Amino acid sequence: MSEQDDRIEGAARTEGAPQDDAEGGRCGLSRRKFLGVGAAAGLAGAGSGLLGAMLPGAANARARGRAPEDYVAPGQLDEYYGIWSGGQSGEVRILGLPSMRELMRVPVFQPDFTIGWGITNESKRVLGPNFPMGGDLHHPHVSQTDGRYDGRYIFVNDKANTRVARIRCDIMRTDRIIEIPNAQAIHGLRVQRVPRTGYVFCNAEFRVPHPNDGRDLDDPKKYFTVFTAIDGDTMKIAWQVLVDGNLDNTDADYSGKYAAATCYNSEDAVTLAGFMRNERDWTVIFNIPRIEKAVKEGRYRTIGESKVPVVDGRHGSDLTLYVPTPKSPHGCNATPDGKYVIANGKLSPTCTVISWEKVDQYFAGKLKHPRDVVVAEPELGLGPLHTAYDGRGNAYTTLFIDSQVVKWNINDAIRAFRGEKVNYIRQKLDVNFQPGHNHSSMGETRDADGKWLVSLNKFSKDRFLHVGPLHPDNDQLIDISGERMKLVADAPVYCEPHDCVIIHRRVFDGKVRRIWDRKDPFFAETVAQAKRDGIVLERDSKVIRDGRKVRVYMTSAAPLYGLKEFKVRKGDEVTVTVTNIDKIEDLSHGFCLANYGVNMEISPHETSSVTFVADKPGVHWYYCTFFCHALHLEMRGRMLVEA
Ligand code: RUQ
Ligand code: CUA
Repeated sequence: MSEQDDRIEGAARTEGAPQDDAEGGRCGLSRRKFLGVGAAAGLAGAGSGLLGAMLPGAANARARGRAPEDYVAPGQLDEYYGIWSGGQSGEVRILGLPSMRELMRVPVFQPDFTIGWGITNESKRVLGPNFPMGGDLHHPHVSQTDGRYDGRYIFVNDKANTRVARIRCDIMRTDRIIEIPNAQAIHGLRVQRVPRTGYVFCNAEFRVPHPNDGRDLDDPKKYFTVFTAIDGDTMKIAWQVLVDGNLDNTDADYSGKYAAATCYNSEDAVTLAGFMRNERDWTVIFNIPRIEKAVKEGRYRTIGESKVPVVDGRHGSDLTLYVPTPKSPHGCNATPDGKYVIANGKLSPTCTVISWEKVDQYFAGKLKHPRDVVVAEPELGLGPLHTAYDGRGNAYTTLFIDSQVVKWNINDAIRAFRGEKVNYIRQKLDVNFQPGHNHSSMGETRDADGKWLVSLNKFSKDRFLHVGPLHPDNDQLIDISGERMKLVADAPVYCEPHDCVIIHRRVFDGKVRRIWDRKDPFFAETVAQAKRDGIVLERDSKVIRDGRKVRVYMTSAAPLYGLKEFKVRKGDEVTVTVTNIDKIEDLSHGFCLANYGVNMEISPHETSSVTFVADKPGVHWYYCTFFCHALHLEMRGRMLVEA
């Protein structure tokens, strides 16, 4: 890669704006200090063609060669797991890094025919009855103990249907989904780091009237939203905090005392122009011990039918601190040294660095003004959205409008804020294009190792073969191990991964199961029913009639099901339970019932079941959908539905 590459004329750079470059040493950003409403409206309309006209430099990047750093030879394992949000698909994807190869998909909020998610009884118990068809999943975060990944769970949000889900890392399968009351659109989600997770913090983004029963549209006093703490072990909601404005992203500190959330609607507005009126919105800091104390002492209310304690954290409360922050701040990222949390300015070219120590002092009454907790506010470029860290004191901020990642030094930014003449910008690297989140390897823990950075770019434009009007996103892998960032690879991805985490494989080594434990709680209820029917699942293949209910039990072992055929009557409610008794790793079977819309996967030692009404008479073949054996195509049997 040539040095020239990262100085390619920026994709959507504001014309005539000075280009601050580490070597150039220019930091004269005053003209761009704050975006007025007009310019910000341009940002809001970015998807509608404006950006297309602003991307003349795109073609230059094509000449970029592929460096070998991401090469993982055949048969070799990646060093890192990437846990990727699947965005609108409602799923989580697991990648290997640095290869950026997709290893697995974990269905969460959406039906999935491959494994029968939303079809099997086991998955329906997780999804609940009448589950919505999908979700909008933005933020996957892994549980921590003392500021380090402990590899137990992945927690994720669903903005579309106001839910939070948990994925068990030992089987990489969703095991709990809960709805958040008194809220609409769960967006930001992070975990408590210390002492452990502990709480899962999540932000409700949209303010809605309470009660939201169709009475009010335009009474702003009835609109509010809440910050929620979920107990990550029980998946019960511990408490909620009523806030001013709305909430965007969140993060927790490294002491267990605080959580923070950005707010982009201090105006309490309901329209675009209204959302952008104020030059400063705020970052809200939540004082966790004080909130817990208030809940314990009964200083809370409940709302509507929900029993969840809701404490009042609006302006004037001693449970919260509202730090004025320019302008519609978005990303919220705590530094791995445990000292700061950084709010990303979005409509301001700045990031706001808040010191946890100063927050301590503020709550102790030693600081007067909420802005006194701010220790730096570096000017970085246009559209700062999210910041990642290398564990060596540097921050990497995505610039949505400038289509760049800017590397800057936190200590130097603090010195500059005190008036010293220092250049805190280390480098700007063009990315392709319009980055949202970025994430560094282990970067949201004490173990931040500063090896890799991924920039999750919303637009790929002409970087890939055209595949129709919908373009893939472009997730770019950047080597940050040296002084200068180096772009290593482009990875097209199905839209739209919002966020990801990059986790060293040692976190999961020995913890991820290769075959199921027969005692796994995931199918325990199915096992209990079999027991009541006198069935030993690992041995018996048998049909039990119970009135109009028919329970069909069979084993599967390549290339045979335990039952070659079974009979039911039209209108029967049929439950087919299949237990895979193959002991060999990776030997999954499927059970697909022709013309019944039924398919499910059964991994080694797993039991899966499906219930349907036999409403179509005749012979229906069931067959295996996973190529398990040379006689896989022959692995089938017949269901006769008698008229
Ligand atoms: S947000 S592009 Cu849904 Cu995480 Cu920032
Ligand atoms: Cu069993 Cu294919």
